[in-house]
Amino acid sequence: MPHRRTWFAALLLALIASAACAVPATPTPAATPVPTNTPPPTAVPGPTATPWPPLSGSGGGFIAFVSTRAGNSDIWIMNADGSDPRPLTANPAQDGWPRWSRAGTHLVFQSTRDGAFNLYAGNILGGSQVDESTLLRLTNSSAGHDSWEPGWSPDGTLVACSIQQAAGSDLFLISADGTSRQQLTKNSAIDGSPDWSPDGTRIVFFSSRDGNWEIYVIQADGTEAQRLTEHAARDHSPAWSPDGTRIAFVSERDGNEEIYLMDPNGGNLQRLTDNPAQDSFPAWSPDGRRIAFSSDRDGNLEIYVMNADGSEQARLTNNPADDHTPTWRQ
Ligand SMILES: [Ca+2]
Ligand SMILES: [Ca+2]
Ligand SMILES: [Ca+2]
Ligand SMILES: [Ca+2]
Repeated sequence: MPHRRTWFAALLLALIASAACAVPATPTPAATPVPTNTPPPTAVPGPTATPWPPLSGSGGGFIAFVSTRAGNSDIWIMNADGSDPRPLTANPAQDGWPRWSRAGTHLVFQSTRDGAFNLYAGNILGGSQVDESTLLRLTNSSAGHDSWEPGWSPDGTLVACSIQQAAGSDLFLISADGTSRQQLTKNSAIDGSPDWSPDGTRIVFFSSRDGNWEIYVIQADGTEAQRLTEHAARDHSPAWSPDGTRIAFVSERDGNEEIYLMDPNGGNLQRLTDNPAQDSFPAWSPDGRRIAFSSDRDGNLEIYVMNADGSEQARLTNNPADDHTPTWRQ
């Protein structure tokens, strides 16, 4: 299954820095120590300086996602019913992990367009292709210290992310103009895919600090780490519901990747998918009623949507390329 293999390699590049022991087939970035990342030397206007024109769509909002249909990973957008897909980036680099700001006015994503993975805040013009000249680079990472998996704070002033370290990766907060950063976690494990609680007080993420991938929550200042899952299988890709009452995540505890829900204290576990394929990357609709996700149940990775109770699972894309990592805005 070449698409699955290609996607899985891309996923691992995005999710992990040095998990070669857990997944032997994973190409592992060199762990060579390099100078610590520093913010861009000159302050540039923040993304708030350029408001986006309103998009016109067919209702239900818009889903941005990653697709390789143009030959490499780019950010695409479509109406939330799957209509009118079009590319937002067209760059030979690996563009991935798009995330809308809460207000839906800004998009942040990771890209190798300057070498190592760095984070960029993008502007779109009426839903058309990103004007590269308006991209704001938020990090200054070099090879071995790649920046991954950004997530906006609810007020749009900060971006949480995972930055590769000499051993593992740690969580950082980057100011939305890229001029400052704060380290949230510090250990030799992998800490990744941070997502904020809607009230901005907490951050949910996954970590290998206790021996396998589990879901944790910390206060937004990095204190009071609390583990929410405890299972030998991998648990990852948490996404906090818009009303704050549930956390969607991916677990392999039933033999392959499925999407689950739990309360923010780890209780009330509910399985939403039941399919031998990979079901991953849950993304809530802004109204909290639906969850977009990616699955290869129909032969290659496509974007799907379901109600938040797991019912009415429907495919939104139908393309031989890999389509994954959705993010939803109104
Ligand atoms: Ca690209
Ligand atoms: Ca686990
Ligand atoms: Ca599955
Ligand atoms: Ca596809």
